[in-house]
Amino acid sequence: MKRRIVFATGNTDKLREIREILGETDWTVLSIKDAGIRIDVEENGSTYEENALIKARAAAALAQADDIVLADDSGLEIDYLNREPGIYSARYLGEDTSYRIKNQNLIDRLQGVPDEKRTARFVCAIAAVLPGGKELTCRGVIEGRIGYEERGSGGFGYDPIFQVPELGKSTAELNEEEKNAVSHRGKALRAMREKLKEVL
Ligand code: ITT
Repeated sequence: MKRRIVFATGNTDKLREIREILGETDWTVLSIKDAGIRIDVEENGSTYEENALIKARAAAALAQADDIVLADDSGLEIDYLNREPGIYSARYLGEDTSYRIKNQNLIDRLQGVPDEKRTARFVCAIAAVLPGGKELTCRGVIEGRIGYEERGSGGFGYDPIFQVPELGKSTAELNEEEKNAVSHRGKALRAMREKLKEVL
């Protein structure tokens, strides 16, 4: 029987990307919802890794003994804004505020700021809790710049304002495969996939 990976996220956009990246493995990827698990944790860590571990541990406590439990904590760091919104990216301006508004607000806060000072990065930490309790974390980063307007309709969240200079496109202008090939989440998950192959 295929080994189960239970992914501790309530974000369906993340899950879509995760399934695509872990698609060709021997593991079946389930969301916590698919696995019948509900968690309600306070993400009160001070790093992406700590928050990812908080989510993974909470789900692992309710998962089957032989499940591999993973979680993702990620965010956008804008250098000019002292790396805001960072680990507070989902909560920035309120969890239920639309990304139209959040993105426009960030563009407004960078009004008059020249290209070279608009540097930013997406960061993703993936945490794993393995059967037996061993814990692993991996981090992936993509460097870019904040654009002057929203561009593209792919991806989610802050993608329309995140420009990748080498590609001349925002991450919302990439298709899923193209985004996963260069993204913070793609890099972190591929690193985790390799670590898991080594230890399992
Ligand atoms: P879970 O905790 O349930 O996984 P969440 O959306 O609350 O879902 P995070 O706390 O990790 O997840 O917040 C990550 C936020 O960072 C996310 O909601 C987006 O605003 C932003 N973000 C992360 N990855 C992104 C990406 O690939 N493209 C655009 N925005 C991204």
